[in-house]
Parts: sequence; structure tokens; C-alpha cells
Amino acid sequence: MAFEYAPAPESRSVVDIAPSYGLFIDGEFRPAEDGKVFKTVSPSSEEVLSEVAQAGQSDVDAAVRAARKAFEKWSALPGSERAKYLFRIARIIQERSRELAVLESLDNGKPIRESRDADLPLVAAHFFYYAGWADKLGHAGFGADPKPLGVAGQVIPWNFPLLMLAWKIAPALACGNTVVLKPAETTPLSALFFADICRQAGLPKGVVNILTGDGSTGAALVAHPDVNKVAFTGSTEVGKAIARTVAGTGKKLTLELGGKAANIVFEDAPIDQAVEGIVNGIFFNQGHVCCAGSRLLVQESVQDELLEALKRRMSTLRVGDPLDKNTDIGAINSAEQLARIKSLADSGEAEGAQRWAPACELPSTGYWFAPTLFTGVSQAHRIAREEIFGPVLSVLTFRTPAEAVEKANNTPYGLSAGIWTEKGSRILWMADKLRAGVVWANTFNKFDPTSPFGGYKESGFGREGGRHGLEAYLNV
Ligand code: TXE
Repeated sequence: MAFEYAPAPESRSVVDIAPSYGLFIDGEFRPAEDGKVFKTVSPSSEEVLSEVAQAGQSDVDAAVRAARKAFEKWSALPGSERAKYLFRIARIIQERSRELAVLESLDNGKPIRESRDADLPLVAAHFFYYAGWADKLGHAGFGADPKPLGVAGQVIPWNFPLLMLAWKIAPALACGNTVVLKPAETTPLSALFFADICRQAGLPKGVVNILTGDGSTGAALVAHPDVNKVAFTGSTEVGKAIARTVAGTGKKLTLELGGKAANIVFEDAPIDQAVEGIVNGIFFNQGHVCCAGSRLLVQESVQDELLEALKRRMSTLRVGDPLDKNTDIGAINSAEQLARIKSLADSGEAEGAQRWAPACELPSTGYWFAPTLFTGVSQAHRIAREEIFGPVLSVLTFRTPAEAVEKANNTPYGLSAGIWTEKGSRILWMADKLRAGVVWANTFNKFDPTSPFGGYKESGFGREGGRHGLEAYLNV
């Protein structure tokens, strides 16, 4: 999160948000059959951005029907033809990336520097990457002629709305599936803009359908008998409920759920570099990151030095307007999420951990939470065990590598971990022992479309990204 000084806030005027949006079914926008709508609000200003259709059961039926009909032709297209559409979508995303970045920051609350420099480039990269696979599936190691599954029902969360859409839609289409996707109710807009991009790219009708709505829409979608594959990213609780719904139906399922990642700093690590990695690990995207480094495990001998440097660095973080290029920490995505973060942080104090936050002035409207550090945390504390999904870091200590491994693995989750040390042999030893889908060494929150991502244990199963990401959308 290096600073880039820029005086003027990114202009809101680059994005034209309509006062209302319908559902995107069979290539057309249309209202929900029962006329229900909900409002989407900017978490930084509490301004209503737009009114969006709330899909009910009959809309889910219509979208799945459209996807089923489109599947016949889409799956029969040569891979090279499907690739052309995906490349076209990728290029339009690049062309419209400024507009999409501002939209994402408005609807989600994340700093424009992150949506512009992290989310949008990765979104385009995923479409380019999977476009490249569409005509090479016979060479992916899944046999000569792997087949698509059919209609994919995909439910995504609000923390990386467009990026989660890309993770789900790009591989599904490359493999010849058609899609019905439901974005989160607090961030529906970028998926609707994506629907417009599909039209702009000339994507055949029904190949991509977007249903806005709340959890009831998601539940109806994953339960629909004509959906062949379910992909979900979200809370562990809802993931488990979806697994129960899907059990015994023969649908293929991938789940990407919560995390409680350990960021492990050894005494030989370069302290300044580690501090940057810790800050990026927990404060990137307000900590609304499933693989956030929310537990700092620091070797006892360097605890004082590291914490002093970390507090100094945290004192320079700027919280505020997501459209200001100087902002490091934007708005918390919703009032509900803010309440969840507050309540967990309060539990930290109540259970005896010491709370620290730099002096910072928070805006009077919108949903905000200052970057917060807890020391004196024990493994039994809720803030050491539960996913906070906010800018809150819990610090624990260790003496030996074995103790670091034991503490890092002492969680029902297993999505990611970070190691900071100059000893290559220790990195390899630790990476082998850590029960986490991703292990970063001397970096954190590095993403690339060529790398598979996914969890162990209650962080879910299946992999998204890379060649492995194709497997979730093919009969091999
Ligand atoms: O998640 P939900 P919420 C974690 C994080 C956060 C907590 C709650 O800890 O504090 O979950 O967030 C849809 N059937 N993560 O309540 O409810 C919902 O409409 C089908 C981690 O927002 O899981 C939305 O589109 N779908 C996570 C999506 O599920 C249902 C990202 C996620 O919402 C449904 C988000 C149902 N019964 C939250 N109920 C990560 N792994 O990155 C809701 N949904």
C-alpha cells in the first residue's frame, strides 16, 4: 500500500448510475415479476445509489430456463469461438475500467486506489486468462474432450464484487457452461454493469444472467433442480446451509468461505518489509478479505520492535472518502457489517486483550472503523478465533517455529497464511506444515489468475483460478 499523492478525488461523474435497474435475463433487463425492489446505498455517504430488482422464485425459474436454452448452442461452439467473446469482454472491461473502479468504490466503499489498481486489473486478467484456456481444454490434463457441466448457479459476496464475478464467470464460460449469478445485496451494481458489457460484447442471449436479490434469491438459485453446478463465496454459515441443500442432488459444488489467517513474523525478518506486509494483510479492503492476515504471530524476541514500527505505520493510514486517491482505508460495507466488527472488537476488550488504534477522525456520515490492534490476545479469545472481516488485527506471540505452526493451525479455517523470514529452508518447512490453501512468503495478498485459490477445513473446498479452476466446471 505505497502512497501515491494525488490532490483531486476521482470524479464521480465518470460513472452514470441509473435510478433503477432490472434483472438481466436472456439478454434483456426486466423488472422482477412481482415488482419487488430494494435500494443499494453508498456506505461512505449513505446516499441511495439506485433501486434494484429483487428476484423471486419465478425470476429464478426464468433465468435458469434462459441459461439452459443457451447452453445447447454455447457448449457446442468451438472453444476458439467462446474465446473470442471472453477476449472481447476482457478488452471492454479494460476500456471501461475507470468507470467500473469508481462504481465499485461507490457501491462497496473500497478506496479507489485499490479498485483501480488491484480489483479492475485482476478482473480483466481473469477474463484474458480463461479466454486463453477455452480452445485448449483438451490439453489441460483432463482427457481429450472434457465436457461442460450445464447451468452454473453462482452466489457471490460484497467484498470484491466484480472480482468474485470474474473468478466465477470466466472459467464457467470458457468451459462451455452458462451462468446465473447472484451478486450480494449491498453491492449489486457492478454485476449489472457487467451484464451491459456482455451485451456490448455481443454475447449470445442467456449465456450470462444476473439476478439481484438477497439470501432468499441465492437460496432459490442453488436449490433449483435444473442448476448443475453451484459455486458460492461467502460466510461459512451460509456455505454449510448450501452444502446441505445440494447434498444428494448430484450437483457439483465449490465453496470458498471464511478465514482466520496467521501472518507469521520471525526474528530474522526485515522489520520494515514485514510491517508493510502486515498492514497490507489486514487493512487492504478494510479487512473485508477472506484471506486477510487477521492474526499476527510474532516471535517473542522481536515483538516490541515490530509493534512499535507497526503502530508508527498505522498512524499514517488515512481513513476516509473512497474516491480520494490518498485514502488507504475506505468505508465498512454496511451498517450490519460495522455492527459485527464493533461487537467482536468489544469482545476483545471484555475478554482482557489490550486495544489500540491511532488517533484518527472518522467522517460523520457513512460506516467507518479505525484500524485497530489488539495485543495480549490469547488463543481462547473470540478475536483470535472468529473471522472479524474488518480492519482489526489480533497479535499473538511464539518462541519456536513448531509453536508458530501449532498456533497458526489452531483454527477451524485454513484459507491462507504468511511467513516472514530470510531463511528459505524455514519457509519450505513451514509451508509444508501449515494447513492453508495459500501460503505467502515475504509477501501477502498476492493474487494472480494463474494460481489456484481455495481453502482447507471450514474455509471450503474446490479451487478457483489457474488450471485447477477449470476442473470445477468440467466433467473430466
Ligand atoms: O455473508 P453471507 P454476509 C463472512 C464475514 C462476514 C460474514 C457475514 O465474516 O462478516 O460472512 O457476511 C448470499 N442461500 N464473509 O452476511 O450471508 C448473500 O445474499 C444462498 C466471508 O454478507 O454469506 C450474498 O450474496 N445464498 C466471505 C452471499 O450469500 C445466500 C465474504 C454472501 O452473504 C443465502 C462475505 C442462502 N441461504 C462474508 N444467504 C468470504 N469468504 O470472502 C445469503 N446468501
